[in-house]
Amino acid sequence: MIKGIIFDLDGVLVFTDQYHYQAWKKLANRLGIYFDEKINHRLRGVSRRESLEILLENYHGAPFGEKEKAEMMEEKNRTYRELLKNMKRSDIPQSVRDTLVQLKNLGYLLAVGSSSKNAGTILEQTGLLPYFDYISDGNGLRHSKPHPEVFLKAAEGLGLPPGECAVVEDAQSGICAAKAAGMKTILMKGGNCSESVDLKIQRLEELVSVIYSSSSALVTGAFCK
Ligand code: B16
Ligand code: MG
Repeated sequence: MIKGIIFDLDGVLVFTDQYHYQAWKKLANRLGIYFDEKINHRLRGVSRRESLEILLENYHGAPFGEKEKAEMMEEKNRTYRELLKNMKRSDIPQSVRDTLVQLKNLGYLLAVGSSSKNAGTILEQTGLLPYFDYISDGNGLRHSKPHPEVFLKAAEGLGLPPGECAVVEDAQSGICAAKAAGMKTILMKGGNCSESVDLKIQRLEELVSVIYSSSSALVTGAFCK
């Protein structure tokens, strides 16, 4: 029986892909490293640190030290946070807010499970914060997705065993993390994922009807590819 729903943030509730891209691209340009949208796609759901390592795969000079890498991440994050200032409440469709309210009214506990250390800022700026019972984000995590830590922390924050939680994700790393946590998986369209999942949805707004009509699939684990 599913009692809690854990939402990934970027690619599910908000779409800051372009901001991440612009910020990494600016850093890559300064360093003379090739970086394009396809490479950026590989950064979905991946931590800032691992994103930098992926970007540096196309750097063929002398290896950078830890201090330089930390400065690069800080530089990217400064640009990203500047771009985040463009986000506003109206970026979140009313239908998404309505869906979250409906799920709450149906008795589900709601959490966010995001790799991002900027999750709090994004949730506050878009006015989404009050909809959630618990926020598990990239701050203080020892491991990033596909490790289950972020989702296990969310379940604990909701006071639920992992088996009573479903995760809505857009990225393969997140689906793997949810499975490793022993949770049900719901993949949002637009996500790149070759893993089998319990449910697929095109838009977040489908969640209420989908969860209701296929609650047996969530319980019995009738997987779809
Ligand atoms: P930050 P999610 C992830 O968010 C993004 O998908 C990923 O592209 C980003 O690198 C990661 O957060 C870390 O973000 O630099 O803000 O800490 O999809 O897990 O909500
Ligand atoms: Mg995501």
